[in-house]
Amino acid sequence: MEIERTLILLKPDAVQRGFIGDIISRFEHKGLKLAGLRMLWISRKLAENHYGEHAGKGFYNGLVNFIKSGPVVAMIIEGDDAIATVRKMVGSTNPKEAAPGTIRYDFGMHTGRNLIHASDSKKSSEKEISLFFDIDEIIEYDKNEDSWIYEKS
Ligand code: IDP
Ligand code: MG
Repeated sequence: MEIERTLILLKPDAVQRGFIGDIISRFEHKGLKLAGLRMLWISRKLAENHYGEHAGKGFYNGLVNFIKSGPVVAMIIEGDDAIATVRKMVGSTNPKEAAPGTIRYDFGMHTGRNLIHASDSKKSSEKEISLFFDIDEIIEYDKNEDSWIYEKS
């Protein structure tokens, strides 16, 4: 078992369309644990830091403007193999190509309005968590249900 943390953003479309609760519920129901949660309005500087790998691409300006067009919800999700597990739950970048049952397929229609960001690797999760959360905002706690989710090995 490898407990990991990953950074999720509920993008402005998810907030405006009222899906904050539905999306958080999916992670809770899966057995993943919230380890950080905040709502914020992303600055241009933070947007450019977060999406730096895409600078120069055709969709970059639209992406930066979109992510700062309304408040977002940032969260840290923790659990066994959390990075890959959450990416699977999120689905492909293009909601039309995402598998039914994923967040992007179930709630979205268009790549530029795909509702949610999730870190794609251990390296990016570390960078992205540190962009959005101070150390003392990462919450460590035990949940009584853990033994009902994981078999101790
Ligand atoms: P990901 O969010 O699935 O990791 P990335 O390729 O890292 O996808 O792209 C980051 C974000 O940029 C996407 O979630 C989407 O919002 C946006 N994006 C990516 N490709 C396109 C595109 O071709 N047109 C418009 N927006 C795009
Ligand atoms: Mg990405």
